[in-house]
Amino acid sequence: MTQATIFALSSGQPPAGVAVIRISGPATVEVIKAMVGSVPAPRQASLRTIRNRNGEILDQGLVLYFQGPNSFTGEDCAELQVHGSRAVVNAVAQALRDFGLRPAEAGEFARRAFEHGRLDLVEVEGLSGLVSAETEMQRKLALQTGMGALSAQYNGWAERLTYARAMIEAELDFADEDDAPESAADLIDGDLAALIAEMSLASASAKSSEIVRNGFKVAIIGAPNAGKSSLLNAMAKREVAIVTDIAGTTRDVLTVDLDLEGYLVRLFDTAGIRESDDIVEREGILRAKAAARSADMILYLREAGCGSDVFEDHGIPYLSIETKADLHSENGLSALRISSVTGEGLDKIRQAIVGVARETWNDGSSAGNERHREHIALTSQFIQNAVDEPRLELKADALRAAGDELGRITGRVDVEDLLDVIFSKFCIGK
Ligand SMILES: Nc1nc2c(ncn2[C@@H]2O[C@H](COP(=O)(O)OP(=O)(O)O)[C@@H](O)[C@H]2O)c(=O)[nH]1
Ligand SMILES: [Mg+2]
Repeated sequence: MTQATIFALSSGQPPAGVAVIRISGPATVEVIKAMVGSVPAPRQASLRTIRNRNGEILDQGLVLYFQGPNSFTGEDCAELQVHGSRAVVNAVAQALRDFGLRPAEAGEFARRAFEHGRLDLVEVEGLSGLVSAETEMQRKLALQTGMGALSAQYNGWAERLTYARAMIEAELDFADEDDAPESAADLIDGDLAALIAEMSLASASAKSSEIVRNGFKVAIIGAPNAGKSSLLNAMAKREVAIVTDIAGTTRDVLTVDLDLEGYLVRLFDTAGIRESDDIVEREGILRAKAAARSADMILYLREAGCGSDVFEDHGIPYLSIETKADLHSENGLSALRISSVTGEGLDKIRQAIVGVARETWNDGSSAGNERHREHIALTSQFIQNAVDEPRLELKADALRAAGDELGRITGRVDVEDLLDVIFSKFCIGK
């Protein structure tokens, strides 16, 4: 069965100055010929009149043709850059349907690129990240994933595994010759151990890169009326949380997303921690404690000069903060003093958060993600089995299993079950 030829609006929703409509598949040449007269030279923008099947003029715009396999998807592709109104886009889409093309599904262009070997799965994930990046760090991380550096690391590991297995299999073939100089198995065990160590490092930094993707979680914790909700509002620069002088106002965990120097920071406001008989407030306090435990950083708030301390060491980086500095004169203590009313000290909080986030991410020594981490953990396990296994045949089997598991990261090995999950994260037209 030949592939359907697909099309999609690849630029944002109309109205816009220009709309880019992308076409990919075997009927591209024929359809472009019919709509704009002839097929422009590959990769050269050509200004054309665009018509529907009845020869009616729809618009005038730039037409680009990319001859497969030198295109994004690896198939014949074209782009129509038309005026970005809803009416023009609809008319062109209708014309394409009339020519027998069908609208693309989410991620279908990227999926074809993967299927034609233009991108591996890691690069596809990078692309997906680049399309959805909201902060500067997310953009950098996605570039690192999408430009092949990470794939090269995984492919390098795969080559070392293949080499190790080849050595074992060679030794198997010569097993009956007594004068084999030195056991290949002994030689490769050293490199396999090194590989396990490298994988464990990469895994740890892949975990920290989740902070860039999913946000650096900062929980605001403190006694009732310490000024937690006021701080959240001041940082968000809008009234997200209800602020009153009634202790126990906040019960749910509230969150706002901030972009601090390119880091996505997810700030959590929580219920004040105290003994309470109110079942709703008690639930809120349980949630506050849970938020603290799962945070990447905690801000402990206490009203300057008074206020009870609810500090609890979770082994998570924290900052002790004295609030309402505008109401209390300096008492010589070194704690960070802030006022949500005057804004004093808020910059210091921002700097401290960015400092810890930066340290935690370690500026992206690896850009791997949770999916990679799972495959890396299994791969390491198989390699360890190979190292521990004295019988050569079983050693080779374990190495084959390790190579297959590693291949699932880039998609060289059967990953059919994964594809839908990865590609469905794309928007239509990519
Ligand atoms: N003067 C002053 N009052 C504050 C400040 N921060 C909070 N408050 C007041 O302290 C009370 C409790 O604040 P809130 O943010 O609801 O505390 P929470 O219970 O910790 O969330 C409210 O009446 C706020 O207006 C501050 O920096 N300066
Ligand atoms: Mg509150």
